[in-house]
Amino acid sequence: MNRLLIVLGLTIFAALTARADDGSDLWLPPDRARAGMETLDIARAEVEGIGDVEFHVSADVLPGVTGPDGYTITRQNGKTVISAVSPVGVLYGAYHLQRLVRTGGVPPESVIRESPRYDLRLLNHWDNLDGTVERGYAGHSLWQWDELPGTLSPRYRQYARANASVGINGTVLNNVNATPLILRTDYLHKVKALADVFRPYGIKVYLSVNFSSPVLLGGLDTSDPLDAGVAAWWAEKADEIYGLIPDFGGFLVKANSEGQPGPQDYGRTHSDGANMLARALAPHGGIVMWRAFVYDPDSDDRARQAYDEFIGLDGRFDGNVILQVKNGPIDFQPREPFNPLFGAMERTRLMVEFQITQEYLGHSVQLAYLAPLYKECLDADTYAHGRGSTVAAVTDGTMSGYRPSAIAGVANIGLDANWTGHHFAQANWYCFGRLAWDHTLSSGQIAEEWLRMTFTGDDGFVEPVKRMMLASREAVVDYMMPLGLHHIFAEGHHYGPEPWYKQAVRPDWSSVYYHRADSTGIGFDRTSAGSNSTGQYFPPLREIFDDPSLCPDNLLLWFHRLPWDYRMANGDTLWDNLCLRYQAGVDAAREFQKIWDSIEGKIDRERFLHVQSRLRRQASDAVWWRDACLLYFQTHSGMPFPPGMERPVHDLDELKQIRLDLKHHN
Ligand code: GCV
Repeated sequence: MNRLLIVLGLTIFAALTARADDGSDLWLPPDRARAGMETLDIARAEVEGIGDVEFHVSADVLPGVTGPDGYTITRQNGKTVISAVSPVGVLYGAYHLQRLVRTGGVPPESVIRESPRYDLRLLNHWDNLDGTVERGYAGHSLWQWDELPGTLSPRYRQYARANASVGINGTVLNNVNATPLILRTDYLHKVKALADVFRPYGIKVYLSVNFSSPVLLGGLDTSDPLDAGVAAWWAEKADEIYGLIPDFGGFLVKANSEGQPGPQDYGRTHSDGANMLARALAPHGGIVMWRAFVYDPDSDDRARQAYDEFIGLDGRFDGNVILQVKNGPIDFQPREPFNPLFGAMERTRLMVEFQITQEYLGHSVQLAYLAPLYKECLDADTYAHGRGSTVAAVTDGTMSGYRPSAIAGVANIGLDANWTGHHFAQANWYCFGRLAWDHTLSSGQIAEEWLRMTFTGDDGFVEPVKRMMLASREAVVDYMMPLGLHHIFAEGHHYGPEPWYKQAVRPDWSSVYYHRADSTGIGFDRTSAGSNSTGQYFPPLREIFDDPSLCPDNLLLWFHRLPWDYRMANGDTLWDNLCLRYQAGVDAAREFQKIWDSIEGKIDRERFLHVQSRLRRQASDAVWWRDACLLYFQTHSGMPFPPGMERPVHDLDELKQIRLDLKHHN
């Protein structure tokens, strides 16, 4: 009897003290707003309990604040006053105040002035209408197309709230590999229902469109962009959309890439296609985001292709077309140099596309905090207009004056209770939004904000875990593909290693195409003596990248093919360096486990255990990566492993047999 009482007592105590947390609240406090509220009422609900807060909405531009989304926060007569030119500006101010209070700050006496660096801060969902998500690792799509427009999942508003809290103001709902069905009238009514939920949170909807829609949906016999009937079909479709959704944002288009149709099917150019769509949207104020992610079967270097295709079209795009360019020239690798199109197309609006979903960085199994990757690209100097022409400066409108400026991230969100699969993948959604608002924030500051709001303000938790987050992306680079190696993933799913992979449908989808290892050396010669992709960069970068002694170590094998015994700046051979970098990655992954174990008890058990088990898998997969890559490369180098490297624990032939069960990953 006594024992029963004790057990009962302990159970109640445990339930009261350690609230189980499935991560569904993200970084946000309990939601006090309700469906159907207007923007200012939502803002009011968000600052409830934060003392005396007043809102001022005035059409006059506030000093030091630009654009409709900016705001000021001031202290006046003991009150906190949020002022903005629009209700949504006030909402952003309310989230700022909420963040300050929840991260331990108090509303300061000095004035806060905020304006976003990018006008359009967008998520791209690669969500299919059948509920699957391309490269999604957090369950099925949020959008319940079968139930819409009649039934509205409560998650739609939670999604809008989370986005607004970090300043995201637009969302492309469907996959760039787009079905024409999304433009059918019944689907447009579903899209309208979502737009209505998102609007009070300042979020506009956009759609990915299939370039062949006039044929596939409209029954026309061509989708040629220069055909008058085709242009009329799109104009009519645009009228229909805007009739339902007056603030519809526009179209995103993947054309003539990976099997998608496009203007080249009719002998037309990308600008012909983009401008035709842009003209359909222009009367309504919509934009076209035209992707630069293309291939050229006749080119011998995948990294050159977007630049070669688009550079000649500079100046040929209409004013409401923005070219959407992936951060690097290949495809969201753990590390790439920035795409040379940035800065090079002076008479074209350009936006950066990042990937938030971790297609090439361990899916939702591995912890990789991506703010350092985003900032590495945004802070990179293109030298397009001399020193200081960073990717951020040439895309955010400060150098070109082009408006609206825009930035996009491929979403990592799904139906999983914690939205993103891995609890720490939430930080990548969060940091994308924060950097889109202000790319001058540091990765550390953003990580710290996120940790304090998502887990606890206990410094004994925040400091070590922040360190782990900041080291995590580099660790992934080290144990997957250090020194500028890239795209040596297993076929298709892009989770594990397969450096020996050569039978791809296209050569530039294989691994051997990229690392080119043989007995004489390793790496891709992209110098002026090779494919000359270095020549696509402005001086002095092209000279720096061209010379192995000047090229940063972390891009060495991206730009150079070098012998295994090449002497690196530290005096070691390339082979030894490569081995030790892989080892450093493994060591870091193991260190993450120790850091995480050290904070046990500081947060709820549910999330603690979840992350702990994922870190265990990450460390073991890091060993898999190291062994697979080094044992395989050793068959070419013929060199012994250096003393500082742990010996492999796997056998190469065994590793070659691994076929992952993709159900765990998609
Ligand atoms: C949406 C990569 C991905 C594809 C993706 C493509 C793209 O190749 O593996 O899944 O397709 O990029 O960005 O269009």
